[in-house]
Amino acid sequence: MSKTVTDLYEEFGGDRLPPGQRKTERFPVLSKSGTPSWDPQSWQFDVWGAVDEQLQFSYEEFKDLPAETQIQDFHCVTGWSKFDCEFTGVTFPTLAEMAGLDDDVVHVMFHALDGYTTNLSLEECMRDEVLFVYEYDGEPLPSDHGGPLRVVTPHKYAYKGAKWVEGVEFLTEAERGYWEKRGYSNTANPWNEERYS
Ligand SMILES: Nc1nc2c(c(=O)[nH]1)N[C@H]1C(S)=C(S)[C@@H](COP(=O)(O)O)O[C@H]1N2
Ligand SMILES: [Mo]
Repeated sequence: MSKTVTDLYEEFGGDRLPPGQRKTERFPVLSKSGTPSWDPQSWQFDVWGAVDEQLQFSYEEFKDLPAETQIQDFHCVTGWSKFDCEFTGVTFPTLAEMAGLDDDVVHVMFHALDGYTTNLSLEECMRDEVLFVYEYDGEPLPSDHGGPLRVVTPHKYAYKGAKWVEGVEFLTEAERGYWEKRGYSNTANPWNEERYS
């Protein structure tokens, strides 16, 4: 059973298609530096920072966590949107609950295999639509789209969703990730066209 969350835009007002975006049927690939390779045997996902318990998962262990399938829209800051993507994975709140957050956590940094990082406030992460995704359309997530594991953030431009994510760090102060240091918006709300900072 999948859960359709494409009505999420209603929370931000306006139309399902954010201003300045055009709909595409394709699913383009956008990466700063190509697709990194990964070894299924040694791949490990880490949760660290201001938490009660640091967590580590192998790929198999991660796939054993409680998961859900959602139908989501995907908005790239360069101007294309893809509607109705079927993603399966673990919600951000599920992982946060497992780790147990310190009271002073306010921010989150996602770390990826290609050296990419991206940040969001804790509040913006603590929604069930923020998913750690390992299946797309019922198949293992293609490596170009971030397999084995990526984050999706349907309430934000897609650069907030790290492909090839290998860890999440809980922070007591805000920090900026790869694109956020290079002029893209820190907040990235598509319905406000928060593209640049
Ligand atoms: N690790 C990593 N994650 C990344 C990127 C990247 O270069 N490296 N690019 C971001 C950008 S700008 C976008 S639009 C989406 C693109 O996802 P897609 O290639 O699956 O369409 O991934 C985001 N996550
Ligand atoms: Mo992007």
